[in-house]
Amino acid sequence: MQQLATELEIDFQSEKYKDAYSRINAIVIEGEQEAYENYITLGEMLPELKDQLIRLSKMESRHKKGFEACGRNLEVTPDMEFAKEFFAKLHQNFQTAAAEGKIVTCLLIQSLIIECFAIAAYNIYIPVADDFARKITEGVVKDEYSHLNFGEVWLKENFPESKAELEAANRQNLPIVWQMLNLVEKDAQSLAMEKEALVEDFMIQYGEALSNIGFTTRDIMRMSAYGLTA
Ligand code: Y39
Ligand code: FE
Ligand code: FE
Ligand code: FE
Repeated sequence: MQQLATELEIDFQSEKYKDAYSRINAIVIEGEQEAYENYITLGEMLPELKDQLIRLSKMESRHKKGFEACGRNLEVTPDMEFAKEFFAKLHQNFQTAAAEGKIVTCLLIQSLIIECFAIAAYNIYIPVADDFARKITEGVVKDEYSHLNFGEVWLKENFPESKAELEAANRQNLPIVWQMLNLVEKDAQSLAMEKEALVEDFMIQYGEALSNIGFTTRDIMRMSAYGLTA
């Protein structure tokens, strides 16, 4: 298959590429680690679904190992401190919601927002990735769709009683996604990933998820507008 990466003549060994990769790779590794922890927490909050959630958490730890291998393959050391900072706000909001037993907010943060962010990032990355990372990322993104689906199914089944909390959690957390995208825009560009493409893919996934759960087009428009100015 003719890859865009070849066409664009991306130099995966250039200092500029590797410097940007040290942060993007770290974000992905940290994100997978936090996703692993979040699904374990969700398994404790939803005991009747614990086995399924433990399975999802194990997938996340496999993803983390895969992306660590991608960094090693390019001889890049991931900047984990940067990555922890990058996720700090969403991490804090998830922890607070979990401590308060707010399952709906936890599911919105991990299974909708973070999964849609991952799906967008991986979809945009695949055509411009090196061969090694592309194969790994193609396997991972399939799993992420199944994680998003988990959240959609639960929230759809519990929609009437979850609606108000979903709207509040969206209002609180969607602006953070735009802040995160702004933080990473330059580095993503160095990897030939366009911010506009990331935003577009994210909004398509997220809007579709909200629709599958039961929100109307009007609701989705209103909810999507939060944070566009972040
Ligand atoms: O569910 C998951 O596996 C998600 C944790 C992983 C998040 C990955 C976040 C990727 C953002 C990268 C931004 C690059 C432009
Ligand atoms: Fe993952
Ligand atoms: Fe996931
Ligand atoms: Fe741009």
